[in-house]
Amino acid sequence: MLNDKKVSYSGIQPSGNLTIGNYLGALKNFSEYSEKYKTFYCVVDEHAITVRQVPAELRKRTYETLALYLACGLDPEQNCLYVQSHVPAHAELAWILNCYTMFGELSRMTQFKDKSAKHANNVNAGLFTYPVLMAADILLYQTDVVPVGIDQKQHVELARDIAVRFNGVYSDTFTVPEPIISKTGKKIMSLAEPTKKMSKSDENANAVVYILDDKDTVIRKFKRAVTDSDTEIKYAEGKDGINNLMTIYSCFTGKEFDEIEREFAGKGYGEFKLAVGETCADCLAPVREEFNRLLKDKAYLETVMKNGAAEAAYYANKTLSKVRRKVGFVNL
Ligand code: AQP
Repeated sequence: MLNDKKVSYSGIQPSGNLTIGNYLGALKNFSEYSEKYKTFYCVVDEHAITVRQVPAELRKRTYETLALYLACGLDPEQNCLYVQSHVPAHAELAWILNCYTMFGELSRMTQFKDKSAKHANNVNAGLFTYPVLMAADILLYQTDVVPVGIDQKQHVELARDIAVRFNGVYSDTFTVPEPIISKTGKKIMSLAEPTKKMSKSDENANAVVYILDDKDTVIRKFKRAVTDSDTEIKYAEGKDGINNLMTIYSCFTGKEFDEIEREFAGKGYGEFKLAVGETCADCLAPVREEFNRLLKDKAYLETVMKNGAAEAAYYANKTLSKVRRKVGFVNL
């Protein structure tokens, strides 16, 4: 709780162009919390460097990710929007929490296992301790809820464990956060390999629909989406490709699966894929338009970053100074 309001916190890495997975699993849902909660939405650039980035690209994507937050309707007057590396308390708390996190716990994180397999030549300590930095992000703001896709659930659960452990040793310090996972958009799958999560860092651009893809590109990608040899548009086991397309269509239209099955009864996969592509492109068109407008105004984006960082630092430093005192550091 902050100022009598519950707190919602989440972040997205500027580690690539944002996908409809990031959008449906996280970003689209952020604004739902703006009225009832005190909200913090961060561009987590420190997380992004756990995988090698081209510096100029990282800088560019940091602006772009913030512009996308705004283009998706997050008003900076109502939501604290900021960049992680602008608030040093994140890195400082992460170090402290490292000392309250077990090696075994981090070894069990599935994202670490996946990413270390994918980046076998750069299995750095940051990749391993990524969930501790994420715990620091969340716990600094006395967060109650963390809206995320299902892939991040394990990390939020670890943040809970760390909070409970620290509170147990030193008395109540951190609010224990809850992950909030959206019902349908929690895991959007790759269009090329529908048993694999859609990821912004996927090397196959046809596997991924980016929020900023133009209409023709979106439709082309959906037309090429991998499905199966069946013909029925039905949500069923073994039909991963169709299940994924139905999920995406459901997220954009609000329709339930049985309604979608009735809508496309007797119709072919081609017609369905076209409908999903057109719906997705049309829903994203206003976001793209607003993004293009905002990106031209770098000064405005920097003002949002500065104001957001100042506000975030105010709350973060309150928690950090409490933590410093509890663990026994001398505060001058
Ligand atoms: N495919 C997805 N379906 C639903 N939600 C997703 N998220 C990511 N992919 C999907 C959610 O988006 C938020 C931000 O994710 P992130 O940038 O912190 O990192 P990530 O989960 O590792 O996302 P990516 O796209 O897979 O990034 P890379 O390729 O850099 O690793 C989170 O809430 C996440 O759950």
